[in-house]
Amino acid sequence: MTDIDPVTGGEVTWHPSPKQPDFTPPAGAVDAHCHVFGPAAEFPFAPERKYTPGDAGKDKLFALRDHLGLARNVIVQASCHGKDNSAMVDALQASGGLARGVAVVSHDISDDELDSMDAAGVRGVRFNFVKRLVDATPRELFLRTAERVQRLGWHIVVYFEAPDLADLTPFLKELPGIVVVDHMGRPDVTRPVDGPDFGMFIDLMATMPNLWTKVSCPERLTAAGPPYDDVVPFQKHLVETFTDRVLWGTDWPHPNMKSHKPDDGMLVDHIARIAPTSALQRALLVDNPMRLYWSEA
Ligand code: 0GY
Repeated sequence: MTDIDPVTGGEVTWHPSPKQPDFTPPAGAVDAHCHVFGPAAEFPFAPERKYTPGDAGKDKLFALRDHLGLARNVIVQASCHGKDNSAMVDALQASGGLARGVAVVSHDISDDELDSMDAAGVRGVRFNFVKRLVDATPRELFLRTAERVQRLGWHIVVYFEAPDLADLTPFLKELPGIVVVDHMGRPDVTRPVDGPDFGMFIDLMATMPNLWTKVSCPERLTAAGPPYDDVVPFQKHLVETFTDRVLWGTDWPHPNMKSHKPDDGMLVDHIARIAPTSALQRALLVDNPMRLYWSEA
């Protein structure tokens, strides 16, 4: 049965009591993909949103970070907040330097606004191509935004689904700087890991040295359900092949999840299956995200 937040009227998509992980992340591990929702009374959701979540603010996120044995967060602006980044920025400012952010902005945002987000800890902008989440933005406007944030050293995060990869490839190749693909480009994990579909993404990673990816969201990509055995080969292949260009995140509070409420402790345990050595774990959880988000630290 769907769990409804009585305050926002939105769906509560996160597990109420995640397990204590059996896997101990290396010291300084970063959850490089998570979100904050509201609280709506302080930070209202966007009128143009495609879903309404329950309140899941910064205090809950930071408590989860500590519970899971993680040290830092990268908070990605979720579509339910549109281009109003204030809940995310507020969380960065409250984090004591332990969180960085990825914003969603309009191509005509002022330089002053970009500067103040940079000062708060924003290090990238997200371009969302998932049609069920956002109305389409012309690619030339995304390119303009991408060029504008280069002076700040920010990177680009792109979110799309595997059937759109072929069409998006020329655009991805035009983007300046580091480009991070959310959730491995959302492969269909019922297809072979060494087949042509995932092969297209692997080939792009191989030909674009500036392309990174998040080996995140087994809970979203799985067809088999927990413990997400069917997603492991996809994640592991990327971690082992592109070790210095992969990131990991919980995706808490799991926007829009319908099938189940993922146990975030189980998601942490899953890391040992996709990054089986301590060297791979350190690259995935510490070295890579620190290089991308805390290079000045
Ligand atoms: C994710 C996944 C989703 C939602 C968003 O911005 C968002 O609303 O990213 C999704 O529904 O697939 O990356 O957290």
